[in-house]
Amino acid sequence: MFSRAIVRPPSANLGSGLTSAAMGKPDIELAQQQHALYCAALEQCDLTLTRLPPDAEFPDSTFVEDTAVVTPFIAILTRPGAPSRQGEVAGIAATLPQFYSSVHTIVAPGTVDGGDICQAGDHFFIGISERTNEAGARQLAAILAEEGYTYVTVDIRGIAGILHLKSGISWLGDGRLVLIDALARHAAFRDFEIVRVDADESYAANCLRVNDQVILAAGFPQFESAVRALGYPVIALDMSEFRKMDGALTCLSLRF
Ligand code: CIR
Repeated sequence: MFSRAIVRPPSANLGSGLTSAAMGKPDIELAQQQHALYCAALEQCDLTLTRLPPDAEFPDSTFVEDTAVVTPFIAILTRPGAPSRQGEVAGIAATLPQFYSSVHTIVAPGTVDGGDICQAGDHFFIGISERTNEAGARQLAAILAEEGYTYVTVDIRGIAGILHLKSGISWLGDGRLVLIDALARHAAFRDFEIVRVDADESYAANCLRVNDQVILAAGFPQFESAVRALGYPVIALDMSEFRKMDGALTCLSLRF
């Protein structure tokens, strides 16, 4: 169960952030509205929010998930792989000690983006990507192993169209993983029940189980039907403006 989340609304210069999407510039007012609805959805799932102020110094700073890995008992500050994002960690470092007595840190030459880290119960999938390197993955794995978690690394560098591991995988709980086709046969996932996402709906693979509900991106009817058919109550949110910046649902919060 989650009880809290940290969020940071987009700043007016969101469109100056990193992106490979070629979908045009985000409409900032619409992005702010979508973020407000996202926060309302988390509250509807019984989370208490810590709302950080928008930070125009870092246009990608609304994607708070990349700055930390949070578990029930420990938090790990990351060292994001994009140099333009490394300064975002300071704001999260100032916030997490309110909630954690134990805060670890990934250090150079390691890099880790939280978007590459997927927790599935007591097990972690650690993506190796253009953002998370092997040194960072090793540091994170050692910290997690010390806490009794198991882990496996998943190299996504050859997989087109996904920035982070969690662009292509989500943990639904109940032994179930949502996976894009390109990851569905990977040995790391063989012990799980797999909910596959069709190639033309692959953006929907980043979804968010929060307590009893599943928050998913609106506009992907086959995936939404599949999740509903499994019996989960669904909240569908329009993510259009964040998608333009390679962002998705999990990126916008740290949940613990
Ligand atoms: C970036 O490229 O870093 C941001 N524009 C998007 C980050 C998305 N974060 C995530 O998937 N966890």
